[in-house]
Amino acid sequence: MPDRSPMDTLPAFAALNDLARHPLDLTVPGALSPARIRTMVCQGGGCAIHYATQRVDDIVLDRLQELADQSGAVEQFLAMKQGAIANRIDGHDSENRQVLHTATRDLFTATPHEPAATAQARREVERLTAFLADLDSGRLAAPDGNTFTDLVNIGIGGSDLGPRAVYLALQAFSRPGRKVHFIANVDPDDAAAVLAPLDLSRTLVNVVSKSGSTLETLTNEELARAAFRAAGLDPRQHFLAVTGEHSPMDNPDHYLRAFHMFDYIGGRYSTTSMVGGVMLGFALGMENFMELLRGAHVMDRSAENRELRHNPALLLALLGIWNRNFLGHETLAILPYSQALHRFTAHLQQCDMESNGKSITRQGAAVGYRTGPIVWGEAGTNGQHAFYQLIHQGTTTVPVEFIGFRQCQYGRDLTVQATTSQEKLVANLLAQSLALAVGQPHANPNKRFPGNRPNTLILADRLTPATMGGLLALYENKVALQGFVWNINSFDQEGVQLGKVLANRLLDHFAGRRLDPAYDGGAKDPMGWALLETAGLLTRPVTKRPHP
Ligand code: G6Q
Repeated sequence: MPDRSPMDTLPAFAALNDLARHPLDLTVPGALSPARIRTMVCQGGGCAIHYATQRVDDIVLDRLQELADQSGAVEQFLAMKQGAIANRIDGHDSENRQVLHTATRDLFTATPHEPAATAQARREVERLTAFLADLDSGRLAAPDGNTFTDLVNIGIGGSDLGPRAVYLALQAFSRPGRKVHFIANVDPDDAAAVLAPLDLSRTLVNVVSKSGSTLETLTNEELARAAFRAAGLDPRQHFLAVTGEHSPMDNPDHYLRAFHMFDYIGGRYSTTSMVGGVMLGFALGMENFMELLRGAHVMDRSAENRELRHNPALLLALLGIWNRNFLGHETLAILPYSQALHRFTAHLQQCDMESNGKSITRQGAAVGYRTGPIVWGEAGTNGQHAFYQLIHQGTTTVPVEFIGFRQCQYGRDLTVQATTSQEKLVANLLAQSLALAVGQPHANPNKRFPGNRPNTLILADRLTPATMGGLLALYENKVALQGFVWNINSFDQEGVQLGKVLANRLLDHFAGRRLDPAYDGGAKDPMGWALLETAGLLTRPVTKRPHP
């Protein structure tokens, strides 16, 4: 990887700190001029990023450009795409892996000497195409000869959030007669509620786990297999697997078909691999899955531009850093004005917070500045009737990224009181952006809006598979570029290990207790509180387990 230095040692850092003492005041009459709104737009990958409502001017943007240049953010992004070991902490035990999720969508320019990762992605895409063609033609059918109509996706975290968000976003493009359901939580009620109404004889189950060892997923797979057996069905004729090569789940004998994802693809970056592909291919058809990949690929290419005014991901990354490190804002709300994107923020929470919720540099030293913000959000306009009070008048300034579309997905809209629903949605989106930025003076303090609440509008024509691919890649690339500027490792997730280790230790004690002849079935201590001390959970643990 190119040179990496802590952000606060870069010359532009001090300059930006100075500028942040007097950020642009958007509430001054005329500050948000039509010319500003017209020029502060960055196009790329099918999206337009409107950032006139951020507290930046050309001088700040120039310094942010310098910060990006001095950190070598785009060079690091290019090195990542070309196979550098970007997932590592120097001099310490770490994952030490390449980061090649972009290779899963780098399929659109065939070259004679294709990189290994792209060739592997292409092979899996071809295997999936063949499998889906067999389903379509009826060569592969349920044991009673019927077609498969439903698919239950079992996976958690990166093997659930992105794929689920994209499925929900693109239901308008679903193949008729095909539905997908999701089980993630180890809560037995999640599996029970999903499985109960299904005709299992016409259902496929797609078990997704890169490690092939995740407690929740393996447990839910067993619950699902038991349900199939109880219905007199052979799980081997219904169950699919997506897993890492050589993982404990990588056993084709247990599955109707098994697909691979690879070490160099992190869970939260895996939607465009077979992790999302098998389920999305079933639901939307292969052409739409390829459109998703194409949209992501176009956005990936746009992230290679060194100029932030012409690179949507770099622009979002640097505006985020301005708000986080220089204006001191703790959180980021992502508010899509699209019902179809109602789980997208949940995916982005993981993508951003698991990637950039870090406090050491890639050299293992404590970082001397803030890293990833708290990301949250909800679909608009629903959110307007819930938490917007705080973002307009609360004591915390919440930067916002709005996402909106000019057209609806289904094309079934109605003009009521001279406007369509889509126009109402877009009008609300634009109004919120302006109200947050400009505010409103008022003699009555309760009706005063302070303004200067920074926000960005991400606009596209319509939420299609290609646009969805673009949005996915936009955020993945934004997060990676921020990590490069902050000099942190955005690709590991050590912070989720400790809780898992302690839960496993407690489960060992639950299991041991069950074998004790004097065990009362948990009558006296159903939650296992008494075991916390026995299991050694009340003192700082020293156990170290390798990451799956
Ligand atoms: C994502 C994380 C994590 C992971 C899940 C599921 O980047 O690594 O959310 O995706 O823990 O892991 P498996 O796919 O291995 O079951």
